[in-house]
Amino acid sequence: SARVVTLGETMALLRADAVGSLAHLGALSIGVGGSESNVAIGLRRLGVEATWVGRVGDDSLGVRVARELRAEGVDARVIVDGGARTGLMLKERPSGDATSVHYYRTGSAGSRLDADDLPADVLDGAALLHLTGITPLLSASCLAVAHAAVDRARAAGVPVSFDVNHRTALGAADAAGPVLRELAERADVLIGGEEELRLVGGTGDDAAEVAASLASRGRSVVAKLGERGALAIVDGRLARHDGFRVAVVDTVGAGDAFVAGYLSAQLEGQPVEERLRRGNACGALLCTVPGDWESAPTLRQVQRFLEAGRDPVS
Ligand code: KDG
Repeated sequence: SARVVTLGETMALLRADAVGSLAHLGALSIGVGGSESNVAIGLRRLGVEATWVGRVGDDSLGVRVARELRAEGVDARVIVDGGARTGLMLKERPSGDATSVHYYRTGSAGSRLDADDLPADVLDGAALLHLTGITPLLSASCLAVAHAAVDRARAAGVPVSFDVNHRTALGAADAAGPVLRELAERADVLIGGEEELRLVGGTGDDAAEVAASLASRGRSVVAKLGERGALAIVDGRLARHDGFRVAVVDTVGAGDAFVAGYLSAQLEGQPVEERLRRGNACGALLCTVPGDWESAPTLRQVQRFLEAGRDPVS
């Protein structure tokens, strides 16, 4: 089957399961999370091969990152960096319907990824290179890796998808915008929320116009609209699919699940409407369970969800 290559930072994730402030809570659960590895796991669940490249520290949390990814069937090319620790992310639930995220990742092992870390053969025979806007904001070397990976993909004839995924904690819009825009301009499949697509140069009155302003003959643009679903401009044609109504527990990771759903359907050669429908189903299912990737569905689970006659939100 098709193989997708991705790279980035995967952190240990410490999550408060109870509602309340970390000033008072007594317990945290532990897991791992990273946008690109979330997508890699999502793709594996949907039957697509996935290779992930990243650095972890020479510590127990780094072992955990590698174990989790391998347990999910991801071909994890993990570089152990003895000079820095594995990064951390804390997830707090200040109220029943809100999640806030805090990073402890400055100078982390993951942020020390280097262009030399890309295995020479990694893109050979790959169907797609997937990058996000998180990696280029981590460090100068990570920005260089992102561009080096695109260079290699271009040379190998491998298309590139780029999810803007702007994390303001890593760079405010004025500083991050130009950096993300440069990568967005190199993507064959550009993905983002409406505001993110504006950040990389899109213009217009609504998401469809903004997406259309960035699309070209060779570049499709996908706008993630959260609970409203998604739309895409592919070969100059606009397609939309409404989101599905579910009981939301935690939205973090829903965008990554959407991307895995959309890309897996694209790699199968499915029409654009089906890519959006599958992406929306994956995003909706991801929101029903805490954790950034744990409830990413298999193809059978997607089918069952769709057969259950879920009403799109409209
Ligand atoms: O998309 C979800 C990610 O944001 C999360 O899993 C952690 O990669 C992450 C990040 O940098 O925020």
